[in-house]
Amino acid sequence: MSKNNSPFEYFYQVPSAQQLLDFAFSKASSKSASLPKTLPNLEKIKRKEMKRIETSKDILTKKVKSIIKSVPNLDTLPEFYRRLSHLLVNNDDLRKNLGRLNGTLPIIQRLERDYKRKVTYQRTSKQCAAARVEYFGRCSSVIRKQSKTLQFLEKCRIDLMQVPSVDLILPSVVIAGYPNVGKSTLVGKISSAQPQISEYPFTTKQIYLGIYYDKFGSRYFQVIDTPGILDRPMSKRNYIEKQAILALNTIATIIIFVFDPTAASGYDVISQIKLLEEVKQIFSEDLEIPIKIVINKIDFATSDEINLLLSKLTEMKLISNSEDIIRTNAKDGENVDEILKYLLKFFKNRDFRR
Ligand SMILES: Nc1nc2c(ncn2[C@@H]2O[C@H](COP(=O)(O)OP(=O)(O)OP(=O)(O)O)[C@@H](O)[C@H]2O)c(=O)[nH]1
Ligand SMILES: [Mg+2]
Repeated sequence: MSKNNSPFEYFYQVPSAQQLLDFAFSKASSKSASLPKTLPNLEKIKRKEMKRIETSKDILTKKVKSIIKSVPNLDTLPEFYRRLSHLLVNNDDLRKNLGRLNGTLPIIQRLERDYKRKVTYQRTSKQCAAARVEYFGRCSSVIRKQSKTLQFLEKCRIDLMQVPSVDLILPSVVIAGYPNVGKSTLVGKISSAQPQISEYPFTTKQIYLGIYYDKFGSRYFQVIDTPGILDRPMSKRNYIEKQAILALNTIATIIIFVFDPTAASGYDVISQIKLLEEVKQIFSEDLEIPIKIVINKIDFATSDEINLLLSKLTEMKLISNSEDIIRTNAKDGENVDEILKYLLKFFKNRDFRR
């Protein structure tokens, strides 16, 4: 697996019980044993039927094992993916269903042994064929009992395809701030190329992922925009959104919190400051993930608006020095290089690799 792919990309399509059986039995019926010409007729037939039984067992067990193997191992998955997967499909249900499917393997194997033995006792070719048909019937019923499990796994696969591919090796800059303050514009300006867009589980919006390449063309850090996730007070969030935030917790190296000091975004500065306090609580209190504050839309904001915001931030002890705040006009890219300079210095000064 490449480090840039979601582990769930390799969770292959899960067949229905019927597809699984059709596949195994049609292959088994076309298989014939290579037999010495001198063998008595009945013995030839017995061997042929035993070969069919064995082949169908081989195919069924191989298929079942490959389904189980294609599901990423939840216990070794990075926490970010484990949390998102739990949100989407409930990891305990996934484990239980995998266990149930795995339980068919010894049954199919036991049936193979029993019915191969049964074939050896038969006296006519008709009886041999009947024993093999009976074996197919018993296997069918074992597999059919897994119909719901197979459907569940296929649904999991479809749901898990939504999980965004983030690079867990690269440091992650997570952008937070109220809607309309200029987060996406900033992500676009910080990234070296057009940000990728993918679905973020359970939000109607998407996650924007930008990559910054260093001068040698290597991926240096990623910028993650979080519409619908870090743009509202916690009290307005449902369980799922709170969990999605917890997933972000596991990958964020640094947060950039964007303010719009004007009334243009539609949110007053007090609400924006409250959100900053919450983001600080979630990301910085225990985890000590630093937050860098950016005041955006300086082309448009009056100095009174900017000063009001700065004095409120100081008053609430959220900043100690207003010089630390980067002021940008993301629309025209003005001062965005200040953010870049800050980030490059920040990453250079610490071992950010997780
Ligand atoms: N004048 C001015 N407009 C800006 C600036 N940055 C962003 N905008 C504009 O503000 C609007 C919102 O910008 P977005 O980047 O979409 O804001 P956002 O925070 O991503 O919004 P959501 O995705 O809804 O949360 C757009 O029309 C931008 O062109 C800026 O620095 N100055
Ligand atoms: Mg946006």
